[in-house]
Amino acid sequence: MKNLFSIFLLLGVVAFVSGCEDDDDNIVLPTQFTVVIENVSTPQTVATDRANGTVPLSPPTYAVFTGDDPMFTPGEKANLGTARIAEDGFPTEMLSILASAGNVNFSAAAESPGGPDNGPALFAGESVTFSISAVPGNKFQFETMFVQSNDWFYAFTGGGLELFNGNTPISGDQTSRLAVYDAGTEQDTAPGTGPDQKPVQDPMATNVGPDEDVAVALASSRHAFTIPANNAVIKVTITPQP
Ligand SMILES: [Ca+2]
Ligand SMILES: [Ca+2]
Repeated sequence: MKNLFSIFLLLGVVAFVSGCEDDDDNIVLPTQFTVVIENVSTPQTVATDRANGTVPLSPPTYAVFTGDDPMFTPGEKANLGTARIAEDGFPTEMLSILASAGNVNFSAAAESPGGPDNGPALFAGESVTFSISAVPGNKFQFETMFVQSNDWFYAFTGGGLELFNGNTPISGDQTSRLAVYDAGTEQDTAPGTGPDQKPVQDPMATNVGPDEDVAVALASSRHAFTIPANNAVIKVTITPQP
């Protein structure tokens, strides 16, 4: 009898820490979503010899959160985490920011081992798949470097992606919700050009190239460069698990 009681107590604790209550005080169990991020770029997506004109992407670094986007805000200066991802593709600083953010439920970097680099970056034709757990009210955001740039990254617009419409989980291709942002931390040359973009830097170097100090903005709003369409480079699909 005591053991049975302990089990009920344990189940109650598990439900308390992993669920939330709706307006009627019913426990709402989290929904598991499968997230797939694909690099769909092809040779000459960007007119350059570097990486054969494909657009490598850095390991997508993501958060499930409530309220304000913990990664970046368009119109405000980038934090160090966004600068490191956007200039060099490294997630460490952002992961540390997310780990200490009070409104972040879960955060990680999704690595794509193997491929042309034999490393974690997401090269043309590669994808990463991971699961996230969320309840209504939760949002999802990620950053991944547009590697043929000085300091550009893809992320969701609007402060992150709402994972539920009311209490209904979203499902399907979310690529149209993405944008490519200029982090505003390094001066820009056209995609695939100039001496300071990631493909021509020392791969492990950080903060290479002349600084700039302006707010995060849509790359297309700041530059007249030819920028590939989002769906020529990246595809993001989010599917709730039954
Ligand atoms: Ca820039
Ligand atoms: Ca650089």
